[in-house]
Amino acid sequence: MAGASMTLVPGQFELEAELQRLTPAERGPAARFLAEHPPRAGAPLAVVIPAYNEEPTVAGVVAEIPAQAAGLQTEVIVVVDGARDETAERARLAGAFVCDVPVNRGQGAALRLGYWLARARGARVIATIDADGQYDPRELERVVEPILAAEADFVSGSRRLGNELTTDRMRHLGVIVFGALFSLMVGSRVTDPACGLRAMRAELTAAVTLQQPQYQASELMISAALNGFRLAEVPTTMRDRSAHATGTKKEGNLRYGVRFARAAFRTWMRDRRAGRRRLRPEKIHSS
Ligand SMILES: Nc1nc2c(ncn2[C@@H]2O[C@H](COP(=O)(O)OP(=O)(O)O)[C@@H](O)[C@H]2O)c(=O)[nH]1
Ligand SMILES: [Mg+2]
Repeated sequence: MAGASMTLVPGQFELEAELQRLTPAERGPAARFLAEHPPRAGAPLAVVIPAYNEEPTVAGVVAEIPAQAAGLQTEVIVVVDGARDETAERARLAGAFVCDVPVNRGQGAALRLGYWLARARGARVIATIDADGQYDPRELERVVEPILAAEADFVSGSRRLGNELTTDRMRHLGVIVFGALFSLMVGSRVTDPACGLRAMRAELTAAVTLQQPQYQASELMISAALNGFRLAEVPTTMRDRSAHATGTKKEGNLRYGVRFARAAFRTWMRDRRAGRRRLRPEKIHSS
């Protein structure tokens, strides 16, 4: 069998090599996840949810993810890290596949691991949604559709094109200002640079550089655009964080804005000369 192991079958998952891409703290939980949910056996659409101390809301979000979205079968991957409550157990009971990392590393690190797990499972499209109930899982379909139609490689929801049911005026202003800044950076119109409801072709998540532990939204969107992936926005709804939600560790708006901007500028500086490599817009079939 030595000969067989030397030939790399296309699409085969080389577990040991892939695990080396992860941080040491992630390897054990990721290997356990794949022992329970084997590589290359997942649904074509993986919905990745980062969750930190979201015990009151996570099960409701997981339960509302439709079994199919835009004709693709879904599976839900919740990445918990260092939560001090029952987030992981609640998500599991609600039917999600859960990866529970013992140390807290931030939302960006959790999403990066979620993308890795989704690719390991063989997902063709990866979507994300938050665990705090701010987005409507029924709108997942909207972000997935333009990808299946080969119109875009990365689709973000937009509260400004859709409904902004939030009361935070500073955040509202921030979204407008950063939207304008992002539009300049990526060379196309961005109205909502910080939407947690998004979908992308799975290979995009491996092709862009993701280093931000916390402020990942700006890095992902800017890096995707500067690497030649096609962005699109669709109208979605953003609600206020549920009164029951416990997990937010967001600092004040000013600090958040400064850090968000810093992540955006760093990514732009890093990737602005990236090759204009364009993915062939093949259609992703739902069969
Ligand atoms: N695993 C993990 N998830 C996180 C972490 N920080 C935030 N999240 C999750 O990321 C999502 C968005 O976080 P939130 O604080 O609501 O950000 P906001 O909506 O942009 O203000 C929620 O589902 C959080 O539970 C973290 O350190 N680890
Ligand atoms: Mg939130």
